[in-house]
Amino acid sequence: MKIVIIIPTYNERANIGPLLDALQGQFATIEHDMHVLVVDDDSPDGTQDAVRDRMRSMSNLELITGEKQGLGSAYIRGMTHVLRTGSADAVFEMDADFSHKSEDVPRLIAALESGADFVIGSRYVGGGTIPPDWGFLRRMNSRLGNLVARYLAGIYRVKDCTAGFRAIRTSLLSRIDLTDLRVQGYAFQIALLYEAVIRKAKIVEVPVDFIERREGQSKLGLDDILEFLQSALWLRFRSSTTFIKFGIVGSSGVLVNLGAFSLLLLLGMNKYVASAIAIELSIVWNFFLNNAWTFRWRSKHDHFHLRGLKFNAVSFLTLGVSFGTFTSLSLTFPDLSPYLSQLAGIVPAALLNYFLNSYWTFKDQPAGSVHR
Ligand SMILES: Nc1nc2c(ncn2[C@@H]2O[C@H](COP(=O)(O)OP(=O)(O)O)[C@@H](O)[C@H]2O)c(=O)[nH]1
Ligand SMILES: [Mg+2]
Repeated sequence: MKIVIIIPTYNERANIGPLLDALQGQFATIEHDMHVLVVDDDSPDGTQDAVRDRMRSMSNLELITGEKQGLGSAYIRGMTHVLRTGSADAVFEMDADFSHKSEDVPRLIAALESGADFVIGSRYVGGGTIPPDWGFLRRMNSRLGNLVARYLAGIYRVKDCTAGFRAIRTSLLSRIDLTDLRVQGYAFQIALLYEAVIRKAKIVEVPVDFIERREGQSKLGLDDILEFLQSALWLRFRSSTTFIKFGIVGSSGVLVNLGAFSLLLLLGMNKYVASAIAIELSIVWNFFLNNAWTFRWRSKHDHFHLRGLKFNAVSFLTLGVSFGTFTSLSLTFPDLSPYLSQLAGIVPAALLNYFLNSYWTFKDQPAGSVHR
């Protein structure tokens, strides 16, 4: 295979030279045709001089430059360059600051060889680590970013969505319109991963140790964090066919709930009993539609009978939440319209119902991972 390691740099003068040396040493142990492409955003610190210096001895090293637009823009330019100019089989994403170990490159390549399209050097699968001296805030920051990517953007099959150490087959990359990703900064990582997920790429997480950067400072800025959140929201909307379907089913469930409730009240039934029956009816209705329609295309993780058990548990819980809300509102405000109390119970119950059913009952098959 011809493999190009793309390294974006901004003010990495102190790191890039030694990293290129380390990679070159590592390449000696790899039987593939290994190349490096540094994408530097006109770093004022002379990063390019350090790269040009190594280019004299490394014939497999290339440098492209440009204005500083962000990490994502740099990767998009680098990947587009590789796709346009070479016959590479795969590219790597790798940081210049020694956070990613050159020694791990062969293990990511091994995953490509085993058939993966998209390999992630993952900190959050068994055997992967983050620096032990990271304080609470750094840990939380990293964890939160991943939570947002997994549960807001909907990439929950992958444990480390924000990792910047990856190996990607160009056959997958060339199917993605990189210029259409519309991300400039670190949000690129989730935007690209999302494109791979919806193309049903074979994604494999390989455990790695993430090392604290050797020299210089992190370039992650507030702009990146804001763009990341915006991007996650945008992906949520794009992947919202499931959510929209769930919403349609849920709305029909509200009609069933309120319809049954009115009918039972008209029949003179006690309002508490009527509320419970109406809730139960709508839950059963929702389940059948969600199972047959909303989550039909998931390669479901659990066997059918386990899904059934889980659904029952979710039903009891949401019934409890809905009926509990109805009862406490009715008891606290005896004059309140029973319809309002019933409606107030439906809202939290519906949200909880979606969350638990999507991420638990109808859970998608997780991405593959390998052991160390
Ligand atoms: N070309 C380019 N590289 C960048 C930019 N921002 C960050 N990088 C590089 O991306 C890699 C990861 O950045 P870093 O600041 O270490 O991020 P962190 O590890 O999340 O703190 C490093 O090699 C940076 O030099 C940018 O705007 N342009
Ligand atoms: Mg770093």
